[in-house]
Amino acid sequence: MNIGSKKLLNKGWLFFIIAVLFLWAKSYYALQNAFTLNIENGLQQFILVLTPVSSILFFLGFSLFFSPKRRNKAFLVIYFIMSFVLYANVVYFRFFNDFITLPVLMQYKNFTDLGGSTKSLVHPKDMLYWIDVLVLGIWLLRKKTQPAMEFRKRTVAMIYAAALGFGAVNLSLAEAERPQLLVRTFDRAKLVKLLGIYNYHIYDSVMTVKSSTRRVLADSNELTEVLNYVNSQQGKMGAKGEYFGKAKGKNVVLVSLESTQNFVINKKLHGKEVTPFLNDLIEDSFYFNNFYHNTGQGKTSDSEFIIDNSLYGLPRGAVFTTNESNEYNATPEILKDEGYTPVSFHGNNDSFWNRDIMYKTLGYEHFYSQEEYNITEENTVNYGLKDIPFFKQSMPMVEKLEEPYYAKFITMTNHYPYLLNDKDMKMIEPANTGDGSVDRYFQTMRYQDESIKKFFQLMKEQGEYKDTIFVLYGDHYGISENHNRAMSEILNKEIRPFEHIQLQKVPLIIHIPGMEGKTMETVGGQIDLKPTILNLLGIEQNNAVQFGTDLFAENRANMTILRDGSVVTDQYIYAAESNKCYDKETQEKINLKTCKPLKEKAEKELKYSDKVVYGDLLRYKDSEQKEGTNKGNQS
Ligand code: GP9
Ligand code: MN
Repeated sequence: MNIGSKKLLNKGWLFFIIAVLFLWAKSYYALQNAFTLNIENGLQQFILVLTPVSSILFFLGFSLFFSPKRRNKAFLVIYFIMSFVLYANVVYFRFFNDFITLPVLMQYKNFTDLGGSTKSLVHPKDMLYWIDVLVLGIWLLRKKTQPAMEFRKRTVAMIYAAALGFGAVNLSLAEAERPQLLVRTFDRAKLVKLLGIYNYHIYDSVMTVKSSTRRVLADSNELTEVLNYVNSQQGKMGAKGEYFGKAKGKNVVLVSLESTQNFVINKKLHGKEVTPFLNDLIEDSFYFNNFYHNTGQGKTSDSEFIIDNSLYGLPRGAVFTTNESNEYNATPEILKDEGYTPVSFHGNNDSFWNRDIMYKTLGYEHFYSQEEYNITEENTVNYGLKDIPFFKQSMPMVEKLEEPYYAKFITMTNHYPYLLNDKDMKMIEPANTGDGSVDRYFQTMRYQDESIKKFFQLMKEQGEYKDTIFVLYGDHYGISENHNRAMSEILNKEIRPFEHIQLQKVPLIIHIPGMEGKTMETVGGQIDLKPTILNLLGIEQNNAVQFGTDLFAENRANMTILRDGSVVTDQYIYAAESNKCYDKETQEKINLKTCKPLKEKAEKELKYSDKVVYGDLLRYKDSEQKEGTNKGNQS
């Protein structure tokens, strides 16, 4: 064919090369600017430049297998999808400081529900991510300029050989930088840094398929293995604190405090307390000031899962959406057998985080969600019903509950991007770091505090208070690493990995009317709440498959494991992402060797927990239980 006579714009090879360059430049720009990847050396920088090439050639080259008539359109579709994947990650990263995984994507409903949150994550200069799509689109679709991508077979073969070659070089350099990269990966940032965004998604897809086959391949021996581990750990199996049975028969009220980190407790801003009510409440409650969230990508839903099951959430995705039909042995189910009414209250739609399905699995009798509240434009902000009307409107529903009840209240107003729509609700001035989210955080936090105050008042007025124990906890962090600059201003110190881990502390307040309070220094996490609550109620948990320990137990191991593999003890902090070890007393970095056993324990424990969830191992529990009783209980 005589392409010589055609105009330059009609040359397929020119178009192809320019498209590859555009996408390469755009991907590299995003890798360099939109994500925090912590490039540590020249080799890593080189790998980063290289990472997009192989997959771009591979995927764009795919269009060449279409018939000549369809080829240009196919090319455009593939180019658009690749641009979209990149951009979706950019936006996702702005809030979650993380990359999209397939299981998260399948819960796409959450993204559309985000509304206000999503809007503030899209910036005008993001146009940059779409200009190339527009230019190439016009080039491809305008009759006059349409390039003819008619390559010889040999050229196509060369494109694929180049894709393979670049891929192989990328992979071997990545392996050299980080041995066993593909086997040990709870760190998505490392994967993206060393493989690029597209290869990361290929990897993620393979992992998704792999984990969904794990249930089929699992067998009951694996459960025995997990039980042996749990039994061997200090205090894990049935350790009882001095408060065992002290709240027998009482109602249990759980309050999930949205995005509430522990640093707000007793914090003053412009001379005013940010959480005046909670500050008073901790005076006559058990206040745990070394308590951490253990959540991952599943955020609020992870915290709910962890608290009800004393199992960890998953390394990728939200267990609420990936394993909603597993067999569990959750607190609501256990309490139902004890005559309790387990319910949940939340002013958002019932399918968010797949709660409508998962709650049934966990044994909740009823979910009071959006449909059962009177929702107007005035009483909503961001996701839905504001916290004060939420608590107010919940009260008549509480009144109807058969006692004793196990009732969870999930607050929502203090959610990114921390919006309030009523001027009179702004009970404290924003902070002035110049970082809008951080500045507004204190205002929505102050509002949330007011709502809890109201709730306690209403519970007293309705006569529920004295027969109830209250467990208030922060669900997960609110301010991500992306806001370190502003946070260092707020805390008046540099945020190193040490401080970052400390910022994962969330408040835990256990308020038992009539009982004196005290501050509890023990290091724990959400994972410990199930055994703690059940013990307070005097319920035995022999041979239970759970990873937490009663926070009141004397002999408990003083530690918690975070979902990324980090560990906190009373003496040390192991920060997994940066692989650093710190002494808590001096706050200084120390030899990694000291943290090695902690790191290994975390890996092992998380692996066992994942085994239980992926393999749906609790379906074997009944047969194991019989065996367990024969062996004798270990408590
Ligand atoms: C939505 C609320 C917020 O119902 O629980 O979820 P989050 O984004 O914090 O996981
Ligand atoms: Mn939340």
